Amino acid sequence: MGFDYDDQNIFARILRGEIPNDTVAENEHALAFRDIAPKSPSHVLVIPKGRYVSFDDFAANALADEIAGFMRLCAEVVAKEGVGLESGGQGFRAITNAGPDGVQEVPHFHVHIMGGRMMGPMVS
Ligand code: D5M
Repeated sequence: MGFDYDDQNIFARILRGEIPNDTVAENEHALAFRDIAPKSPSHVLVIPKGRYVSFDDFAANALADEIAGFMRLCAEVVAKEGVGLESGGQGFRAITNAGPDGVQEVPHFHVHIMGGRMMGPMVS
């Protein structure tokens, strides 16, 4: 796992406890915390605890337990933030940016879960 993974990236440092974070939820395989520059009333980042650079790295190389743990934590965030359709919420957007064309800033795989407002067109 982790092709060209940079151990000094900011999310690796958060996982090591070197930088504080506003944790929303956590399990064995993943951590969810509030984005430092929120673009919506609810803006949470979910990251795996393993060393994965991007969506394609995670999707290709993570173990089934890691993928399940990650996805279940996403579900927990959606429920906790009150945006999930299953519990009568108004919905949300879950996105991941990968590489230069995806304008990925932090090279540790993460999903943005954004809600609390109408998100507008997907591409800008
Ligand atoms: O976006 C990376 C996201 O990570 C961006 O929305 C800001 C956020 N960020 C950067 N540093 C921190 C810290 N320290 N805490 C919380 N959130 C942070 P992307 O373009 O998808 O790579």
